[in-house]
Amino acid sequence: MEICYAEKSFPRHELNLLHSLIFHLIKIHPGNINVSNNFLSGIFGKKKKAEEAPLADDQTNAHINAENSDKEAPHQSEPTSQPPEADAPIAPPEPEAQETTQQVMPPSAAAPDTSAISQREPIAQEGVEQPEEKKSGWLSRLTQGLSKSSSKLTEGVSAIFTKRKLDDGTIEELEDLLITSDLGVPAAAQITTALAKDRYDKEISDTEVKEALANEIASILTPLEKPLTLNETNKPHVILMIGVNGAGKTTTIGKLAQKFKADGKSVMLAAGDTFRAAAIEQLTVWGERTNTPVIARDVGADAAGLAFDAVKAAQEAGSDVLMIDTAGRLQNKTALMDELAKIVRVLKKLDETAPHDVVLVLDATVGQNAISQAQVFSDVAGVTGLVMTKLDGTARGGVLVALAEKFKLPIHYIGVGEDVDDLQDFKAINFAKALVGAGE
Ligand SMILES: Nc1nc2c(ncn2[C@@H]2O[C@H](COP(=O)(O)OP(=O)(O)OP(=O)(O)O)[C@@H](O)[C@H]2O)c(=O)[nH]1
Ligand SMILES: [Mg+2]
Repeated sequence: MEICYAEKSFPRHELNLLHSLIFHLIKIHPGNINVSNNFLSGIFGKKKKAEEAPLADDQTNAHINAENSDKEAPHQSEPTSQPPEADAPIAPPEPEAQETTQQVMPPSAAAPDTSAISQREPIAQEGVEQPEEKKSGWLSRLTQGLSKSSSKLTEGVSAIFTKRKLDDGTIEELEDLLITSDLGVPAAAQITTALAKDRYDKEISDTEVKEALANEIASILTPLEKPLTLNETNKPHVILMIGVNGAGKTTTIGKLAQKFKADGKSVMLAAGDTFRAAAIEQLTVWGERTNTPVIARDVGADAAGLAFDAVKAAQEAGSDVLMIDTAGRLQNKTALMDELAKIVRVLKKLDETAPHDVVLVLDATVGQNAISQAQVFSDVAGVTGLVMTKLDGTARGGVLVALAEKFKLPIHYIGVGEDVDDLQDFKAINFAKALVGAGE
């Protein structure tokens, strides 16, 4: 059947009905219905907005709640089952696991309601050489992404160091600027002390200050530059993705699945955010796009039981890597954090070395609250590394330096935009230069 798009000949309310009907038909007969590109862009333009609205709310909630509020996140609930004892013998999945439907969604399974992300982010071609210009594109994305953070620092440095020397007054002003740019008090002191050591009482230009700042920041960050590497003796290498609501966990999993697949790895995903149907569907979309099986259960199923089953399935399939998505949870909600600890305990029942990576995804826009998130998530789930997203949407990117100074956790990737290529390997010197506007 061929469907053409003719928006102008229908009143809006009828058009909406038509859209619903056609989506329904596509769901029932995937692959048998062709629709025109105009139709797709009309539908998907609308649909994308509809899908993004709740995410935006989640983000708002995360920010507001993370600062002060006591309210539960809207889609979260207390776990209903008792956690298994830490030293219990290998246990079957939680009882409710047997009552709910587990679905292994093979990559070929039709899931037609998956368009918003598909439209937004084209899949990279596997095995195709990256063109040379890709590198400069990568750097300019980084610089552009960090422009909000860097303009604050650049303007501040220029204001302080126009025809002035590095003396007590300018050092103090610089230290204040670094603190208000979210680098934190200890890192700000460390950087200005190092700067003063070589240059005290000498004339210094703002360009020289920026270069020196970039080098000092890079010296804090460089030891933490570490992409996620899979240990081949782990079959599968289990990666647990955690963080507050809307931080970017699910999209990061999707983007990493794509990276691992491009490296020839066999990947499996687990839809461990069992609180929301939309979360399960979101991961299923990524499974489709990356040709990756997704282990999922019904909404409300026990997340730890799902994680247990997923490890088992990945072991049986001989997968190289299993990435487990989790529901967003605020670090001050004890019951939800307990549930995370339970997931970690249950994973160890099948492989005592699992999870091999516990990746905390942090949204840069929360600024200093990222410190408290890193603290609590580390205590509860043993964070092994960080991904910082949304550096493009904030002037608070300096918080990555504060985190590095305090926790010394590996920084795997940074997100400087919503496209797949915007999840970049973390390169300390490039980040430091982009952060202070010191250019290439
Ligand atoms: N601008 C920008 N947006 C991003 C980045 N990373 C993720 N996002 C967007 O942030 C939104 C939330 O991302 P999700 O992956 O759904 O976040 P989550 O942590 O899984 O959220 P919950 O499941 O609700 O806890 C999506 O719209 C993403 O496209 C980034 O680096 N920059
Ligand atoms: Mg999610």
